[in-house]
Amino acid sequence: MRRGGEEAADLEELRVECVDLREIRLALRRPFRISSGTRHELRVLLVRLRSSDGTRVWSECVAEERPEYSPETVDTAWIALSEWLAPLIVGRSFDHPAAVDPLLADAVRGHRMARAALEMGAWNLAARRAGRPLADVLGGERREVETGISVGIQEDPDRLVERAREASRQGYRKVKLKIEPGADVEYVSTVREALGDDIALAVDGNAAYTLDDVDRLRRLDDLGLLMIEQPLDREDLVRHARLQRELRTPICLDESITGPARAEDMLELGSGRIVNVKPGRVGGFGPSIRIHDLCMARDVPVWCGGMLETGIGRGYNVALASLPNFRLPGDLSPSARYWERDIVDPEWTMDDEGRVTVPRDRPGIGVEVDEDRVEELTVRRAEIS
Ligand code: OSB
Ligand code: MG
Repeated sequence: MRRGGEEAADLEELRVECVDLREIRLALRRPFRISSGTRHELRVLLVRLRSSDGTRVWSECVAEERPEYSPETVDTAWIALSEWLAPLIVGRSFDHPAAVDPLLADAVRGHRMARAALEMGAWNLAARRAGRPLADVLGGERREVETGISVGIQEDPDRLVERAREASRQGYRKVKLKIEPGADVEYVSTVREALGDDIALAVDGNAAYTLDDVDRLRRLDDLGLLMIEQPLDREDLVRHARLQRELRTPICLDESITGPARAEDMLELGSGRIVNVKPGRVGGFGPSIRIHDLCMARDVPVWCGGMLETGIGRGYNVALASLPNFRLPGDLSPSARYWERDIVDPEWTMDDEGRVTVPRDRPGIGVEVDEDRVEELTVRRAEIS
């Protein structure tokens, strides 16, 4: 089964005439701290694709300023996009957006976040030109997606309880707590005690642990967590498999899953029981859909992770999360959680039961980009045509 690809007959040939790169600066409302570093003001790389008929779409590259989560950065993605990737697709015709990933993946090793920004933009461009919602073109079925929040590491357990309580009151369906050795067992158990057993709690170690910490991780295992996300090394599968055999709580992999083959390895080895799919991390929608399908065939649930995207990246994630095996709440918080003011109209909102509506009656990602605002925030630009 190839989702998305089934729609080939309905999509016209696609020809990208021009790619624009923009770097903007956008301040988070609150600093976001994870085990590998803290984010304040974000540097965000936006991409605009224009097809030969004049249709334009924006996409977002999720590479960050520093190589803390992944080896890519805003600057490496800028080079990859302007030097190698955009020149490959400009002036070329595609029967279907599913043909973009094989072309880019064949030409360039790694640089998946850079590739994804173009690849996902191509899917949106095809959707826009067909007058169809992106979620439809991807094969998504849901009309609403459930939302979880990712709460950064706090100074002390009490502050973490405050944040988690606030999130739970706002309606979030899952509260994911960032952890690191020393800010884990005491913090998470304090939250569990304060908020009770009904709240769906998860933790994310962002690779801060080793197998030497197994006793610590066993104590987390007693807290009734929905999952423990990426406790061990970013590139590891074998040790996660060992750890999973020691724990009842499902391990969810994030960093380690860089593409469909790694997802297959994880399933084979038993390195975890849940996958966090971030389309930017795996090279775009083509690989995301393949991971989704592989996991679905093995009855392994996936959910859509986030990279503190603006409303542009969020639109792509919401569309992806409408596919059927996205069975757990995604890190798809509304605009107001991250930004004083987002760069899309309307901004993304969440109802008080933690649901975000998948735009089904508007083409593409379903929101418009505030181009004047993007212009004001721009600090660097390039055009590849
Ligand atoms: O591990 O999921 C992660 C943000 C930056 C780098 C890594 C991660 C995250 C998040 C953000 O958890 C979640 C969100 O976008 O709301
Ligand atoms: Mg993670």
